[in-house]
Amino acid sequence: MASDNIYIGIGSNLGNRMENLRSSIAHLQNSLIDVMQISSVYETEPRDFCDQDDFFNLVARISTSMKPVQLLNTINRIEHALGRKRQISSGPRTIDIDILLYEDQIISGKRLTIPHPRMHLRSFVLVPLAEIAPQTIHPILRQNIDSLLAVCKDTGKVNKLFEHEAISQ
Ligand code: PH2
Ligand code: MG
Ligand code: MG
Repeated sequence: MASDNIYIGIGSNLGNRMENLRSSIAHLQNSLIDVMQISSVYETEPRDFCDQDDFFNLVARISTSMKPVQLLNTINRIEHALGRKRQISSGPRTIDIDILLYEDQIISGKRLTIPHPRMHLRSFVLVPLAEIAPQTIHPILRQNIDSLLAVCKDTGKVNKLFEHEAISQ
């Protein structure tokens, strides 16, 4: 049975950022994943490792019958196919796809932590996520995305670039 309420965050700050987002979505759709909803695309200030170019970020809701670790393997394959090379941790990348929420599952494994452990601290995640899932509850913090955004202290710039329709064309 497919799970319909899986949220992923996608970011790029190397090369043609818009094209990288587009092809990551095309790759997901060719990998037994249905992309159900896509947020607007935002240009965002880098966090954590700040001496790098601005990112383009978006959030998508996907549906798949893959279990979380299988989904992670598929995502890692797509990141590689799109030229992702692991260099500096949190540094520049052509594409980064992170699983934010997988239904209301809580997973704490070696390779995978769900919900994403920093999602509630990042405006580049919460702003696009609030656009498509404002009422979705964070299964650990037990608050919805709108509430998490309201108390998020991240002041990193998050500017809407393209309305959500634009990316799927
Ligand atoms: N990803 C990071 C580190 N910093 N900053 C922004 N604005 N957007 C990102 O996607 C991002 C980041 C590590 O994955
Ligand atoms: Mg990331
Ligand atoms: Mg990642």
